[in-house]
Amino acid sequence: MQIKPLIVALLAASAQAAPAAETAPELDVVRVTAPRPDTRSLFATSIGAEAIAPLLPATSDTASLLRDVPGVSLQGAGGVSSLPIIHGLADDRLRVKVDGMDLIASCPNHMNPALSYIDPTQVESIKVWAGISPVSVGGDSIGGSIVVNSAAPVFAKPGQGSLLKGEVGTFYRSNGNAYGGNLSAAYATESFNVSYTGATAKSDNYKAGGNFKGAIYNPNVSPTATGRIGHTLPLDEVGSTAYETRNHTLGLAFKGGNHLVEAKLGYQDLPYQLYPNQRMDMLDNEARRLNLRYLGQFDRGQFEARAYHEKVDHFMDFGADKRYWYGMASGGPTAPNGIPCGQLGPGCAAGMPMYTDSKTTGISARADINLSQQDLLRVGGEYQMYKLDDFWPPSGSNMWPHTFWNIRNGKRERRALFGEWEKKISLQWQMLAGLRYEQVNMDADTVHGYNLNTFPTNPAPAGPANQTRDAANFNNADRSKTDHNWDMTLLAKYTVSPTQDIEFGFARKTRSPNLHERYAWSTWQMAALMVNWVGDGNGYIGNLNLKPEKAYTLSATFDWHAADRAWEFKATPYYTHVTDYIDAVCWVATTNAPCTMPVPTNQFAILKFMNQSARIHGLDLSGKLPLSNTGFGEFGLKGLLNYTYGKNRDTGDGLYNIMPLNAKLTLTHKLGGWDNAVELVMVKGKDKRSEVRKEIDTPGYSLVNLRGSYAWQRVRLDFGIENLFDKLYYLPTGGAYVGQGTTMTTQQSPPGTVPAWGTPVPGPGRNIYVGVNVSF
Ligand SMILES: [Cu+2]
Repeated sequence: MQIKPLIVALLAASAQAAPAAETAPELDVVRVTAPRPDTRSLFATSIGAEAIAPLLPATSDTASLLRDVPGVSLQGAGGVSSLPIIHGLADDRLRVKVDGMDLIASCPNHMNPALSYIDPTQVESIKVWAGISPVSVGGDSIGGSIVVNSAAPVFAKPGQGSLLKGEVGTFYRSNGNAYGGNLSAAYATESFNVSYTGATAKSDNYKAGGNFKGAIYNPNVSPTATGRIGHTLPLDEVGSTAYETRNHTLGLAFKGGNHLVEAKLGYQDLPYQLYPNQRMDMLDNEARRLNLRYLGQFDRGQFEARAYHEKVDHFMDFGADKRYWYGMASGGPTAPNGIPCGQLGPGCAAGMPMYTDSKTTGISARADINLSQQDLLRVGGEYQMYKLDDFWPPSGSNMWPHTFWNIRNGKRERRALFGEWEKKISLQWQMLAGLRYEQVNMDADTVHGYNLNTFPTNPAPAGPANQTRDAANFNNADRSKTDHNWDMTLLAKYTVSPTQDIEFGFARKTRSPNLHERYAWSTWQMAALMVNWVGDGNGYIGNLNLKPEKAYTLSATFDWHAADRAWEFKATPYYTHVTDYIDAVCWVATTNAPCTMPVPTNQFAILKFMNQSARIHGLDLSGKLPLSNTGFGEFGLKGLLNYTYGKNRDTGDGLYNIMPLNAKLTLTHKLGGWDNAVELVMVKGKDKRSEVRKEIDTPGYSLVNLRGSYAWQRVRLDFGIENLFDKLYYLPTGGAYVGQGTTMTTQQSPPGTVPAWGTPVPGPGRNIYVGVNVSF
């Protein structure tokens, strides 16, 4: 589903909570746990299998499993591709690791982010460092870290022979008529394990809680139009929110003594994922992945080495709800729905095919060495080579006659070394100090637009809107870049008393620009509109002169709790100063310079990435409280509140996609196999916004969700109603609605544009869901 700020019972465990792999020992299997040092890390929130299970029937979007983590919000994207935001920093600004791999969203809309490659049902544990993360789990990021792991391999106990275990599940969601299933099976001996996990999910467009497509500029166009003859969408249907996804993993593992060798083959075959806040839709994504791991336990600690390779073939064009034919014969005011031209050529464009091919190869090694009972040293090195081709074959009209190379032979190479020391100084004091150096090398080859003659050696007449000039500028420039990035983290924890802890820390973190931020070269409106991973509907132009972002963060957590944590209350204030923050400025294609005239406020903009200075501060509050424990069961209250404020210090403008003040109150109930919850989600209206990005205000709202579950020995049933009162609300970080109609324009009012500028993407209306899971 689209992001749903609708919440399930509490996920947030305490900073010291062990992952589920350790809290749920199984009698008949020997489990090789995740790397042990993580369990000792400070400042992290763990989400184990127990907390994930009730969420599974309600979502197919793995990022949404983070929705109850203090400080986390979600940037709306496709139904299975939301982008996590931690303390106002999103997407590439966070380090997201899936089974130890640094996967990269390769398409210019970041439609295939790391978390979209693992189905929620395949997730065993999640660890989130919101804010300050140790350098051992950071790197090339300025915000927090999210570490997602699938199930660790299990082995038979000595003398047990072999074992066979697995799980099968299915779900249905009423809004969008979504359904899917998951299957996992593992066969293991004492030293060998072979496993398969697979999951599939399919959804139609979801419906909002009411009609949201308001008046539009052109009275000739119905707000139900899609630009496709015979295809209309009701006023409450959120266009381009449908998806179908399939993820498979085949695992092999060998264990001998204290040594584990693992191989995982991953395959994703995603036929379509449509985007309500992008002008294009994902119409195919195929990813193949090999992940090899060695883990050895030694007297003095452990050693882990990993090698991985991923190949992505990604295809975009206009999905079912977006106009397909463009050009003279199809765009006139009297033919708003588009008359098929019937032939390809200069006068008429058949869609806009876009291909992204990427290859990621990584190796990493780390050692966790117990220097003494009190001292743990982590040292490691990482290498990653990422290669990208981003090209758009000709389709007619202005997109003709050659292939437009958005990024050709792009390379981004990272080499990193880190060292980290964790020490128990006394019963009261623990500290962690880490230093990380990372070198990022980037390059890209010469390009040309749809008109071929753009190389400097062969000057040609200007093609559509400055393609020739822009390509020549790009090809003549020095495109090879090397960044030397230093990160540092200092964390300390002070135990004041058995009921009070204080954690505090300081970090300096660095992120180099991504390939599109540096190398997307065209100022042409249509090309720029294709480069956008924030969902605001604007067009973006890369900047060869970008420097890496440097963030300086101060944060503390005050943690009051019962000695047994029956109740707890946590407060985390934070402050981040980012120099060379990559924001955007208004840009004029004709002069290739910043805007000098005021630009219309009621249409989308063309922006160029620019280093500026930013500041973010905020506060997370979370807590839980037992209420009563009678014959009617155990009642409790859980609460969460997030506040973030972001500002561009150069312009005084707000930062984009900052979640407004929001809170969540959950009444929980447990009795026997029952585990139930009533959630109240409250979000304040959004009025602090990024003016340069024409960010849209969203009104405040509150939602009620009901969740229930019953667990037997091997069967689990989950059900619930989200948005109980079918309220119409808009997602504050869901971006601008461009989910239907003529999506390739910045204007408010060309013929056929549906809907008008200024419509945020609404959240889902009432949704009834049910899911069942059987383990064997
Ligand atoms: Cu894409």
